[in-house]
Amino acid sequence: MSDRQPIRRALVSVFDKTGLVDLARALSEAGVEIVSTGSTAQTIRDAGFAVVDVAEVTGSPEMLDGRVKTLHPVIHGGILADRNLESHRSQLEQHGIAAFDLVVVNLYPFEETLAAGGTFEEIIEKIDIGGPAMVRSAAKNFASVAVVVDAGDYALAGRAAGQGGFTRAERQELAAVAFGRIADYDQAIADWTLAQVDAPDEEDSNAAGAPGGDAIAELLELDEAEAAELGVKTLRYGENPHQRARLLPLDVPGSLASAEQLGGKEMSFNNFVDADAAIRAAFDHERPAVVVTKHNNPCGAAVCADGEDIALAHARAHGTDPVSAYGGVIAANRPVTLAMAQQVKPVFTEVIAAPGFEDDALEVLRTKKNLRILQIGENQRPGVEQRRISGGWLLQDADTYQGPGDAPESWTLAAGPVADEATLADLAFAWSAIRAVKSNAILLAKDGAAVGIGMGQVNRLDSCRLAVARANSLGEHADGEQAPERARGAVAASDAFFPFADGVQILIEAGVSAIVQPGGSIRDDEVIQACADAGVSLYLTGTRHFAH
Ligand code: 93A
Repeated sequence: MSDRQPIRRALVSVFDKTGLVDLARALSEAGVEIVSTGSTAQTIRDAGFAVVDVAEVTGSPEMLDGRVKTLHPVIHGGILADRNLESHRSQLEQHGIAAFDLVVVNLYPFEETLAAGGTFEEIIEKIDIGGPAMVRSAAKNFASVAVVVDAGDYALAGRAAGQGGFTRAERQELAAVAFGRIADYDQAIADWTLAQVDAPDEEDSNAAGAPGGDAIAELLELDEAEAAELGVKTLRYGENPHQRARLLPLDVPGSLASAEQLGGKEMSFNNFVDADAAIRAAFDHERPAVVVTKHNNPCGAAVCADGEDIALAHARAHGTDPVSAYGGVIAANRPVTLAMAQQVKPVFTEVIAAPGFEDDALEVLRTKKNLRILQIGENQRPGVEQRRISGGWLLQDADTYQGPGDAPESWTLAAGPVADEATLADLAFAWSAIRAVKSNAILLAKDGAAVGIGMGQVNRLDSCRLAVARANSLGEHADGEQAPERARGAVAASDAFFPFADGVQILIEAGVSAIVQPGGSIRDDEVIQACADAGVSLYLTGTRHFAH
């Protein structure tokens, strides 16, 4: 005996009407009674085929703007009744319900509406309830009912109607396809719904200039009381006076955003940005270190030996570029001593941040009423970095000196003599200092201090020129004592490989004694040759430290 289930009555409810008329024709020719929802019925009727309206079957009109059309026991009873069970058959009879043998549904286009950038309300209305309910009912009851959710299967259904119906195996396969479709559909709805949890409603997000909803951007829109309640601080203004600005501290003890301010004016947006850069840079060094930043770039960086007064590192860092240090932000990775405070006092400084201040140092610094004094934690290694781009966030592990090529012991000497201990120590310092310099970065160092930094240039050649020019022009600017050409005898670090030998040539001509760089250019040979010819030691790290 065939296990085909003859198709006598079909429930057809499709949003996408493609192929519907052909299906209706095939079903009609096979003598199938078609029951349909609103516009599906209309399309079939317009094409000249007989169709019964769902509302006529249920005796109940469409309700709630179409939200309730087929959600009715007469419909679901007709789909869910197991024809093999006497009790089900008799109950259908008792309630005057006619069974369906075929259910053809395609759902409200939720995914398409989302992709097309529909409004919140439009997307919500495209969450189909009745459609998936019918599909699930029919799929569950594949023993008796065939379910079609894919327009690609309409022809199959039309043919089956004329040939005694689908086999049980075919109905089961169709059911599996149907459950799969519902699972995908519901997952898309779940993902979207979750994404809305923190999103402001559409009107508000438009006001914030953040299409698609953006909870962070919305923080700018809060009034003072709401902001305070969330722990959001209002800053005087942003990068420029016409920009609004706020700070959302994440409650990380010891971090910049949660730092204790021990003196000075209110922190500004730019103060936070520069202090962040300075703190990170200072904590890139194991030894006591001081970094001075301006505009997110170090303009001074130096270390001293463990046990030495941090004032020594500060004096050296200030000496990197005393001109640029004016109005700078200073960070130290050790507590500030009285000697350091006395050195800082005469220099106009926006912010000083350190993991501690000796009492008398604090007293000296507090005499500068505008100097913002920040007490931060002793551990400032950042974990994850985030950067805002249009419509999203970029996340990455923070760059740290843990790469396999960062330890001097792992470097390869590619040219020139083995560096002596002092030179190697300067190379190690330069390599640790360069991470904080915006690419393309070239840093010249001598005696544990940067002496010339070329940063933020769009080619490495200009960064080399800038580093050398800064190193050698100090004498023109410094008050009093004339500095010698500081590039001569210095070491150089490059944050990424030299694509050509020209940049290296500039460093060689300026008199650097040793260079450390990642290597890896297709012209490494030319770079190595230039150093070998000049007797300059060239070390390759194999690790790059771009900072964009
Ligand atoms: O609004 S619903 O969630 N409630 C229902 O009762 C219902 N019944 C069918 N969506 C419902 N449908 C859906 O209507 C179907 O899944 C199909 O996508 C659409 C067909 O409606 P019409 O024939 O009026 O175009």
